[in-house]
Amino acid sequence: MSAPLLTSLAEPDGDRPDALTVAGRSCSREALLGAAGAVAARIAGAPVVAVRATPTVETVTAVVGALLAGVPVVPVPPDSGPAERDHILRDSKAALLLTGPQGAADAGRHAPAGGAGSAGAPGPAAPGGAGPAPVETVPVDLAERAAWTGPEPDPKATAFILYTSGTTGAPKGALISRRAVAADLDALAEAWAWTAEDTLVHGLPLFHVHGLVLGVLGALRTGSRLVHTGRPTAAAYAEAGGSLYFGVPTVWHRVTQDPDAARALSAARLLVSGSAPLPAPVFRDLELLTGHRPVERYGMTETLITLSTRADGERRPGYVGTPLSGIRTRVAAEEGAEIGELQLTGPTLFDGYLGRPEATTGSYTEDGWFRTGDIAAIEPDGFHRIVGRASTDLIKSGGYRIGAGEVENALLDHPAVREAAVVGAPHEDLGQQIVAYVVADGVSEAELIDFVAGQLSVHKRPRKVRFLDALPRNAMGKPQKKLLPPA
Ligand code: MLC
Ligand code: AMP
Repeated sequence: MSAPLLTSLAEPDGDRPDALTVAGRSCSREALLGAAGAVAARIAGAPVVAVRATPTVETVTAVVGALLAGVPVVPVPPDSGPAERDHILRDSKAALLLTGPQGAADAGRHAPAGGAGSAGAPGPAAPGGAGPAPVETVPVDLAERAAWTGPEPDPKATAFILYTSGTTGAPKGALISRRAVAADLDALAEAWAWTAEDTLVHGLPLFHVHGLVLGVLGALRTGSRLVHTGRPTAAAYAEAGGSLYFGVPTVWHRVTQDPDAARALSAARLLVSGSAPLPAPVFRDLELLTGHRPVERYGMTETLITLSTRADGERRPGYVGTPLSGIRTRVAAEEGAEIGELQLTGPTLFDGYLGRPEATTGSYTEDGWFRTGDIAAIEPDGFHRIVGRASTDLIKSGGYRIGAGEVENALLDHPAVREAAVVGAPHEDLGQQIVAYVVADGVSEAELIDFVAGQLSVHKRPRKVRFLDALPRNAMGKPQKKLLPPA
């Protein structure tokens, strides 16, 4: 039989009552395992299950239950609007949606007709794929208990289908296997000396690699206590009293803006930053205020975390360290150049995009290396530096990856918008902020921001909208984003 993915749940006896805390509610590993066993019993045999990924104990229970039963999990951002949510549910073919305690009300802002809150027949599918996706809502009840006795699923099986943005079109579902998750968490535990003695603290969303795979499964695999703060605020991080902290650079920037909170982190063992470049001034201010030089690590949904500085090694501002155990890297630089596309191989890579063989093939070189789309340099001592992205149409805002094309399409769905071009403009706190340039009549900036926030997820909304008479275009009629006026 294969080894369990969630090692610390295999023998949860004698566990502390606050092994897991999410947004102020705690439970022991034993309670988590019992409630997750009940979820597993309810969904066993399903081809895939969606989880409305609120920052709650229920979400953790739902994910653990699905992993016990070997059912692939599709996390759905809890604030996603109908366009994004229906795409994720339809594309993944998820017929079940696990939700938190509020049942129907918790099924989302746009509960599907006929399906929400009921254990009955799924709602009718609208013709042509339009309208709400048919899905049966299954509430997670923490009071339920069942001992799950099924075998450990095949390590090659899919653990997660994580929806992630490309430069154009709707997000694609990246297939992440159980063995990729295990390999990544073990490599990170080694690099960061992460053990059951740690208390991990973070408040990141539970629908991406950072918050969910590292931030929840990492704790359940290493056996460390987990305190999820609900939201990643400086005050909540300071109060949590952890040894190991995760944050995106925006979170660390906000910590440095709250010196008292920052000083409270001095007692920690390791502060880890990732998901976007950590600005050198934030690195410096963190060191001044906390005494810690943060560990920086680099990753992607498709590859999980692949590069990091180490608990026992040098931490250099602007550098993401060396490859984790099992990962090989190379930079595909033009003759004579030092920078080029970062390419990777290793056991943490995904198994392709669901239902998109061409996109999967296109993400690999002919000799089988994954093309990250990030531009990097490797120093003679092996330290990696991420210089930027090959495409300006992938935006990183607050650590979220957002495709310009997806936001443009959402804007074009507004009846008043005739043309739209979306860019990521440099921003001190968010890294980049989304700026939309539109040609439109009779609509305000606030209306368009709310429209995108309502159709997609709130974090995909433009922070600014500029109205133009026409988009700059080349002779072929293609919009020229480089010629747009400054934000
Ligand atoms: C504002 N809000 C609106 C709104 N304007 N709601 C609806 N419509 C509008 N027009 C409300 C929201 O409801 C929400 O309320 C609040 O504003 C959110 O504010 P925000 O300004 O959007 O959030 P912000 O403070 O900018 O968020 C910063 C952040 C967030 C750091 C907390 O960006 C974040 O959580 N980032 C983490 C991203 C991440 O985990 N990436 C990892 C990807 S994996 P309320 O009440 O809810 O607050 C990866 C791999 C790797 O990259 O390497 O790790
Ligand atoms: P996502 O798919 O949301 O996981 O985003 C992956 C992208 O985040 C990568 O391709 C990088 O562009 C960026 N990224 C992640 N970690 C870092 C980091 N430490 N430094 C710079 N960019 C990063």
